[in-house]
Amino acid sequence: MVLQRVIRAVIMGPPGSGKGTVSARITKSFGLQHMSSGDILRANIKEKTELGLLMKSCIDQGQLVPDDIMSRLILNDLRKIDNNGWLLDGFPRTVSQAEALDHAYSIDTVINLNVPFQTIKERLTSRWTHIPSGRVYNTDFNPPKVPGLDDVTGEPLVQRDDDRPETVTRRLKSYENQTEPVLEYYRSKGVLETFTGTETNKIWPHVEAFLHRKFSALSQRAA
Ligand code: G5P
Ligand code: MG
Repeated sequence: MVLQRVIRAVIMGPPGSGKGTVSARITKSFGLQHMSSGDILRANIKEKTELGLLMKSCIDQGQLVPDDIMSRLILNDLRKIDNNGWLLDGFPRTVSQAEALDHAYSIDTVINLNVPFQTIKERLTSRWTHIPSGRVYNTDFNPPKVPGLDDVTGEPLVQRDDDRPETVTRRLKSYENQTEPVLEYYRSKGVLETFTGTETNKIWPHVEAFLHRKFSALSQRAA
């Protein structure tokens, strides 16, 4: 699909709800540039940057990185891709971050993946990640072609340090306390679209159909 206008979207949902998985499909079908705050943080940890070293223990314990650091990091990266359509995954995660984003850009749509917590806990224990690209696999749902190796690069897959069951519980708590209010923030602005389910393959056709409608409406308005 050829976009007539720059589209700015956000994907939200609890940890493990499938934001990364659905984002990869959106990128493929709609050409939006995917920016994941978690992937950016993990790349910093892997490269042992000052930020990565500083934030590692916070992330490993399932706590959120401070708002000012996070907002500066993401807004700075967004400036570099200003002229392209983008999809933000994992940011904003607090109302303060949503307000910082609002000051810089107006958001066209927010896709909210509403997946039960019990489903999430089961998924995260069998997740394997290729840290450099952010590609995710699951030993049941989408296993790599060769166990333990990334399909594209052949490099090793790892389990995220924050996918330990007790850390997942803490991440879900922080989602309830700090991120759920962001849903209300976007609902009141009329841009929130919620998709409920326990399987990504059943949720995806609805997300895809919604985005087709949304993109053609926005393109017509821009024409
Ligand atoms: P992240 O990296 O943003 P989370 O916790 O929001 O992390 P996460 O864990 O990356 O989200 P996801 O992207 O929503 O989950 O889900 P996914 O990876 O696509 O899918 C999860 C697993 O389920 C995968 O193995 C996938 O293959 C599988 N799966 C998908 N669909 C199905 C299905 O239908 N069936 C089955 N069986 N499996 C399926 O943030 C990490 C940390 O960084 C910091 C925080 O410390 C955070 O905890 N951080 C921030 N801190 C402050 N502010 C911010 N804005 C921050 N952003 C990140
Ligand atoms: Mg993710």
